[in-house]
Amino acid sequence: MAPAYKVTYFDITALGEPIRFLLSYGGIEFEDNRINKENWPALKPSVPLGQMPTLEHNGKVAHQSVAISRYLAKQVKLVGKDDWEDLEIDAIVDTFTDLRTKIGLYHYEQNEKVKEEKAGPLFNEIIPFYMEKLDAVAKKNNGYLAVGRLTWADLFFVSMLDYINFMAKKDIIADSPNLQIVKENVLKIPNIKAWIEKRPKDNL
Ligand SMILES: N[C@@H](CCC(=O)N[C@@H](CS)C(=O)NCC(=O)O)C(=O)O
Repeated sequence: MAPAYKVTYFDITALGEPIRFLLSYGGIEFEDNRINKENWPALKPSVPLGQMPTLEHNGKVAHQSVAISRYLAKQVKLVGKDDWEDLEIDAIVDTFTDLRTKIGLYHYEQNEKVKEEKAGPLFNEIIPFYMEKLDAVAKKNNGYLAVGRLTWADLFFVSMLDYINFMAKKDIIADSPNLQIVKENVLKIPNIKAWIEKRPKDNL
């Protein structure tokens, strides 16, 4: 029987990886449908909002990586114990998304002169600012990003780190000991370890 879930995304980690991490964490089988850049234009019109990742389940198609991740986090019990805890988890995911967007704006900048202008503020102010704040949060939460225990915020952050580091061309958590503990805490989970061992390499 075909798996109940199908994840469709480019053949890279990036925004598809939190979804793959959460399904793997929960031991939920899924079809890992990877789209070549060359095949994407033909598929785009048939996809909600014309963007990936998408998650298919029971004949329905969902889009938006954060919304899908939040849905899966409920399925695999990586959410808060009440609305306030969920708010704390969401705030971390949104903060990380803010940072990812800023690094993405730099990485995808086509104009070399503008890119150079963006580099100073990004590497000297923006990334250090976020890393200092997030490291303090991880320290307060004993090696997790929210509510003092493992939640989907940790999987969301760690699953996307490789791609963020690729875009920044540096290890953004190199000077953040508590964020390194968050990373270790996620990567030592047996189902996550198994997924990383078997997943395809990014086709960048
Ligand atoms: N907010 C959306 C952003 C989705 C997005 O930007 N997807 C990109 C890949 S990372 C995409 O589909 N690009 C191809 C296109 O727009 O044609 C999410 O988090 O899912």
